[in-house]
Amino acid sequence: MKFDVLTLFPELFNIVMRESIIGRAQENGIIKVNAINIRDYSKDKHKKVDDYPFGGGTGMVMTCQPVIDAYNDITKDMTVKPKVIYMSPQGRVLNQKIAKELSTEEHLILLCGHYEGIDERIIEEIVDEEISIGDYVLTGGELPAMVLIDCVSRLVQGVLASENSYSEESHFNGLLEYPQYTRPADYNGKKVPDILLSGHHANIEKWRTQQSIERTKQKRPDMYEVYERTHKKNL
Ligand code: 4HQ
Repeated sequence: MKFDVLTLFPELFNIVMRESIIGRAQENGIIKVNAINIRDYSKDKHKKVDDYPFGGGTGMVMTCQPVIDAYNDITKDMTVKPKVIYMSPQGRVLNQKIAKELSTEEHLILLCGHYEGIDERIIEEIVDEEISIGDYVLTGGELPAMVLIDCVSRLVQGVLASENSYSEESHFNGLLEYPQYTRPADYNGKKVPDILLSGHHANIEKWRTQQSIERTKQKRPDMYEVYERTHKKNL
């Protein structure tokens, strides 16, 4: 799966997306993150990419020309145009379901705005969908784009060791993950629950499910409500 990222700060992607699991997936050719510097496409003599907002107000707005020229350049030889996502607090809020949906795409273009945002005509011209990573305001779309790339990439076949790596974790089945323990079995008198050392797989499975349900109820009553409703329907 390929991500083309249109940004004023391509170096951020080159550093962050080279490490850890996403870094290895890129080395293995399963994922490709290609950061494109919007500024390279500016036709302004000072490589300007922003301007004052019409109507007044504080801050700057990213101009149409460099962004749309960058988009036209990277898509010029493509027969199928990839979905273009603009990272924005006005978008659908990213969750595991949306990540799963996006992980079926072969190719995505992520547009990162900065300053007060981008000229609305860019959205009309090239953006297919706006996505937010949560209800708070950031200084730019780069961190949101990296969050999206991270959570979508790990759902792509071959990025994680096995599908089990994500089928049992928080949010996969609408529940939070059960508590995990590793050695030592006794840390300064704090013991690992006996059942996990019992070797009885069926009982461990049962205990984990019950823990998942219990902690979802405690920590995320909003998720629990949805779980309860859909679960009752299935009975
Ligand atoms: N932004 N989820 C970019 C966000 C944001 C979010 C604020 C995006 C500023 C220029 N993006 N603009 N939350 O806060 O995606």
